[in-house]
Amino acid sequence: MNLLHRSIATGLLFASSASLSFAQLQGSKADPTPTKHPVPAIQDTETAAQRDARMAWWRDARFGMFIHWGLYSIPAGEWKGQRTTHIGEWIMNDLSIPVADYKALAKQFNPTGFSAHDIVALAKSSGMKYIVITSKHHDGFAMFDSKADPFNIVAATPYHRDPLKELAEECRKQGIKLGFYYSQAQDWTAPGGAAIVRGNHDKVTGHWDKAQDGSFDDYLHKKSIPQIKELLENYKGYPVVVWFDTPTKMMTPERAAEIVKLLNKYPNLIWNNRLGGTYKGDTETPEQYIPAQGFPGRDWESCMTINDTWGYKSFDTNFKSSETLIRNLIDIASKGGNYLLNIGPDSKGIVPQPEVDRLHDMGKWMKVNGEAIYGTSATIFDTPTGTFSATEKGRDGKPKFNPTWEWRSTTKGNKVYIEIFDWKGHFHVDRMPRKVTGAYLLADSAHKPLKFTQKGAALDVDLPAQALDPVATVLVLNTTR
Ligand code: H79
Repeated sequence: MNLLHRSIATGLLFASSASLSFAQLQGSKADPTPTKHPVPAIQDTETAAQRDARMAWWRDARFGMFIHWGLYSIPAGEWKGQRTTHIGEWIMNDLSIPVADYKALAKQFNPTGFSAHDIVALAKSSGMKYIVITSKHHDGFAMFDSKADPFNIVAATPYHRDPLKELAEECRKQGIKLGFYYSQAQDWTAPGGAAIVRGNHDKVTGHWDKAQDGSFDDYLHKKSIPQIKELLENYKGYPVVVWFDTPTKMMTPERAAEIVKLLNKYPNLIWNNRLGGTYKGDTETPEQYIPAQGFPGRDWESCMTINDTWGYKSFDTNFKSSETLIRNLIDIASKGGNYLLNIGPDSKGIVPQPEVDRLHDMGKWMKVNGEAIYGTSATIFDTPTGTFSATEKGRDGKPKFNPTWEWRSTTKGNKVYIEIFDWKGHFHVDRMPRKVTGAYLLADSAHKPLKFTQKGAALDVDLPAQALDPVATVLVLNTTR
C-alpha cells in the first residue's frame, strides 16, 4: 500500500471508529484509539500484519553494528591537554569548546584510512546484519554530502568524499542493511540548535557560546529537516533505519510531526523511539544496558559500546572481553531484542584493533552458532537470569538487574536452543514446557544424539564432560508442542 492509500484508509478508520469490525480492531495496533499526533505516523495507521512485514528483517537480524564517527575522533577525548571523563563524542560540550574552534577541526579531517569495503566486510564477518552510522551527531558536523549546510565532510574537509555514499554502495554489494543515526534536535554548532542543559552552560538553552543562540525553528527548517530529507533521498534504497537521538524539550509534537511527514514517504522505514513529540516509533532503545525482561510487546534494541565511549577516545582501553560481548548478544536474543554494538573509528577512519579482534571472535562464534540467534524469539522458560539489586539503580531508574551466567535460551519453531555458559556436564531444568524429541550440540557437526529424560515437568540432558566452546555451547532441543 502506498502512502496515499494508507492515509486515506487511516482517515476512514479514525472517522468511523464506532463502526469498526472486530477484525479491523484486531488488525490495527494494540491501541486502536486515534492518536493525538498532529500527523499520524506509520505505527498509528498500519495493521499488525503490515507491521510484522515491515519489522521482519529487523527481528530476524538480531545483531547490528553501530558506528560513531565524526570530527570528535580528532581530539579523541583530549583538548588542549585536558581529558574528558565522559563519552568522546561529547567533548565539545563537556569541555565547552567554542564553536569556531571546534568547526576548525574540519580543515584537518582527512580520514584516508577509511575503507567502506573493510568496515562492511567486518560487520558481515562478525555476523552483523545491519549497520547504523552517525550521519550527524550533536556536534552538528554532517558526515555526508549536504547541500543544506556546508559544515560537512565533503564541503568543509580536505577529504571531499561522502563515506555514507561509499558505505551504501558497499552494503548493497555485500548484501547488508544500512541505517543512519541523525541528531535531530541537539546541534551545538548551528545557531538555534538545542543542547541538553548541563554544567555551567546557560540554564535555559544549554549553550556556552553566543554563536549557538538563535531560533530553534530556523535550525529545524534550515538544517535538520533538509538534511533528513537529503539522507532519505540520496542513498538509493537506504537508509532502512533512521536512528534519532536526544529529542530534548524542543522537539514538540508539532515539530516532530514535520519530520514524520517525511518519514511517512518511506513505508518500509524503521525508526526508533527517540524522535520526540510523543511519537513512540518502532523500537525501544535501552542504552548501555540489557533490560531484565526485555520489552514485552515492543521491538527493542540494546545499543552498547565495546569500551566506554561511542566516539573514538585514544585513552579508553576498557574493552569488554569477547566472552562478555558474545554472552550479551545471547542474553539480548533470549529476551527477544537486538544488539547494536558500537565501533568508533579514529580520525584516519581506522577501526581500533581491539574492537576488530573482538568482532572477529564474535564472528567465529556466530559462524557455528548463529542458528541459535538469527530469527529466534525469546525464551520459553521462566527461569530467572539474574537478580535485582536492593540498593543500586540501573540506567532506567529501576532497581539494577545483575545478570547471572548459567544459561539462556532462544526459540525458533520446534527448536529450543539452550546457550550454556556454566558447563556442568549435564543440563537440568525444573519446568520444560514442551515435549522433547531429540537433543544435540550445535557445535557438533555430526549432531550426535544426546541422552535425555523428561520426568513430569523436569528435563535432564546428558552432556559431554567438556564444553565445546568455553564461552557458550549451544544445546539444541527438538520439541513438539
Ligand atoms: O550517541 C551516543 C550518545 O552520544 C548519545 N546516545 C548514544 C547512542 C547520547 N546523548 N545523550 N545521551 C546519550 C544521554 C545524555 C547523557 C548525559 Fe552526559 C549525561 C549528558 C550529560 C550527562 C554523558 C555524560 C554525556 C556527557 C556527560
